Amino acid sequence: MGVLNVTPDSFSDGGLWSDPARAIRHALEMADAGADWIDVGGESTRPGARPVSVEDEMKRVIPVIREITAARNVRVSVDTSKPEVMVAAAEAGALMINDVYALRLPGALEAAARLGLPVCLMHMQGEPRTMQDEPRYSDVVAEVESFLLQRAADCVAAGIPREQILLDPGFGFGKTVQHNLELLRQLPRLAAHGFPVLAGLSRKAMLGAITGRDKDKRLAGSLALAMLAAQGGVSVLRVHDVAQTRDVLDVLAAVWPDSAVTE
Ligand code: 9MG
Repeated sequence: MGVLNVTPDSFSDGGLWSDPARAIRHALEMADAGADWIDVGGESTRPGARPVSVEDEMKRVIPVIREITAARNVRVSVDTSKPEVMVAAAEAGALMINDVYALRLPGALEAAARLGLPVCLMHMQGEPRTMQDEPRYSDVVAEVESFLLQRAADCVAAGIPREQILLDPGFGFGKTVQHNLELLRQLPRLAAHGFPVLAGLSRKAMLGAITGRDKDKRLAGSLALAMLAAQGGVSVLRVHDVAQTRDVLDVLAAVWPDSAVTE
């Protein structure tokens, strides 16, 4: 899954793709490089980010989604928490909802159920503005797991079929480096529940802490994490560097033909 942030302020590529024509070109390049999904977002979720209005988010993402789906046979997911944006994105051709709030905002669960699209439910402690201010857990894996399973049950109760639900531990969303590493080690436990697991590790701050490198120098670390996540049972990897990640997955699939990552 290739990341397309149509925002002025996302953590790794903020401002790069806020011009719609460049954003669409980049999306098509990621598709050509082997992305099965393009995840289009119009509101930054980096630590400290401020919310944007429904209108501004729509203006950013809807024309881009429409153009991408018209130009190529690539599936688009919409990275949003707002029900209005979910509905407009689906009308524009989006085929999945990626929600870092796991459909907890008012009206989001009902909108997603009505649309009948697959949903990715992500765990986040707190909200982006403050989530990295001393995150605490007594058992991070158990708490993330129980939150995600409860949200999945809520989705099923609202009418979303179980097969349409993906789970995501939310690396870097209200977590220290140690929390992230523990979740990474325990990915097989999350994958064992039978829901496809999506992971976003690409260029994240934990790599800065581990390697000491800036965001634009984290490719090798991102690929190492992609490999580890794939071996841990992840089905979808949300990444910035599509071609290089594709190579990693091709190597993995050559060694272990039954490895889990499909997209
Ligand atoms: C939007 N976004 C940023 N990071 C993410 C991650 O790790 N997972 C998901 N599902 N979405 C993310």
